[in-house]
Amino acid sequence: MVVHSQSAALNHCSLIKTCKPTASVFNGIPVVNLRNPKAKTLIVKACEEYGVFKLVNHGVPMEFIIRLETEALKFFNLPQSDKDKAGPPDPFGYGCKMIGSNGDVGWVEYLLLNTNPQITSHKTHTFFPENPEIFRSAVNEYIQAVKRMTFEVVELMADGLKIEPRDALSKPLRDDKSDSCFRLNHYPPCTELQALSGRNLIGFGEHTDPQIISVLRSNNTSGLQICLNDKTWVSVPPDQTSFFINVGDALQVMTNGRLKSVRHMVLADSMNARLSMIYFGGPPLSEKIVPLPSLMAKGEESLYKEFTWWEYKTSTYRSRLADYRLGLFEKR
Ligand code: GA4
Repeated sequence: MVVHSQSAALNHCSLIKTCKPTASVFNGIPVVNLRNPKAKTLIVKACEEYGVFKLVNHGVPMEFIIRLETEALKFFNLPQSDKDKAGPPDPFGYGCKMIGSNGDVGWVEYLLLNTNPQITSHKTHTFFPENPEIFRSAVNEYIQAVKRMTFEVVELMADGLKIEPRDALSKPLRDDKSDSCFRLNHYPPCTELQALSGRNLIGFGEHTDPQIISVLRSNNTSGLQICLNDKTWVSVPPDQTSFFINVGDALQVMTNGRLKSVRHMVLADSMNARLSMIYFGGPPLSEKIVPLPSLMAKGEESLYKEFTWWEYKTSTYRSRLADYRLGLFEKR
């Protein structure tokens, strides 16, 4: 993404929406210490109330995070023509401003990768023709550690919800065929525009994540906003040492609406680049997405029609970013 000619870029992509940076800073995001004996209860409470929480004491080595961040920045700082060689995304690969294939745009460039099987040198060859091995190992060591932590989180969640067996949520994520993906997002600063209009560019428009769970780590640049139950948007202060974990649409269905898939978006910062890395934990394509039987009260009916992850994913890729995708699968 070429930042030195921002006005030209802005003319050329006038479709990118702007937003007054007026959302209030939200200091109420639940914080869960993974080593707290009460973690399971706190995770469930957070996911019921907000659909998101901040995880501290997570055990993912900071050196893995920094290594991947360094490699990602090396990539995003390459000349545009080099980065374009890794695109366009199909949906995997390098993308710039275009999100999905139905006309959504944002002030963002990204690398979208499939996490199963592991990222291979063959695949990363396009990103780092000179040394694909460094990028490959940085991505793999990071994803491996984040996955391990995520499995623990969803098992605690299952305990907190009294789901049996306790691996009912982690099993689809651990599966060799799990349809999980990984995203590196780079949001260059939108300095000129902010100075001219007092508005910020929308980096990644409002949406919910379709998968079971999303695990986000960002640098210390702000931008993440979440939509609270009363429909107000608030800005979540960044914390580069923690993870933000959010409920996806599939988990909302698996808990029959008890846990809420949170609407969120990202604004570009006027001064600093934001870099985020997100692991999206999804089930195998053939998995039926239905409320877990052990969670259902006697006589309780599913709020949703039965569907497989493949069906939901197909419908997702036909939708626009901001669409309420679960609507098509609700009963009545
Ligand atoms: C949102 C969550 C993940 O980033 C993602 C996105 C996907 C894409 O960028 O290709 C989608 C978006 C996301 C939901 C609606 C469709 C598909 C872009 C888009 C407009 C990788 C995913 O799984 O769904």
